[in-house]
Amino acid sequence: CPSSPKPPHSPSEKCGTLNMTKITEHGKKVRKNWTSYWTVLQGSSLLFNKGQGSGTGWFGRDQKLEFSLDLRGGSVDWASKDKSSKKHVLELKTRRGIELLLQSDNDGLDWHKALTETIHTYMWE
Ligand code: I3S
Repeated sequence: CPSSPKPPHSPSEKCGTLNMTKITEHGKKVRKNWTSYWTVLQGSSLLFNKGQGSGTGWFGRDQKLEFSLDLRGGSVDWASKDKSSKKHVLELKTRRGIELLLQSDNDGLDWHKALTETIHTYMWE
């Protein structure tokens, strides 16, 4: 995330554009709704922002926070083929029973690593 004021240091900080859809909320299956978000991993939170233009920096000027997830106690892994026909899809589950799919235009390895590390880091909190 260049061209921005430096955020406080933490082992897990990353941002970029991700396609996201929830698949389960409060333990119930919900209809997919793939949407592109400027996504910011900050500490144990994953923030989904929407706005005009492509995101720049940690909180692009025109980006507005749509919602956030607490990653503590959650899990992340590559989604099985039956979850989506798309490539490079990650499945994220939160302690509160939200399940969502994340898909990036690249291979998603960087997000897989960052999210895995974050969940591990905050495992005992
Ligand atoms: O798992 P599904 O139901 O096949 O997911 C697809 C649908 O949500 C589809 O929307 P509608 O059924 O509301 O028209 C989406 O356009 C697709 O992107 C979904 O599948 P993928 O495989 O892209 O996650």
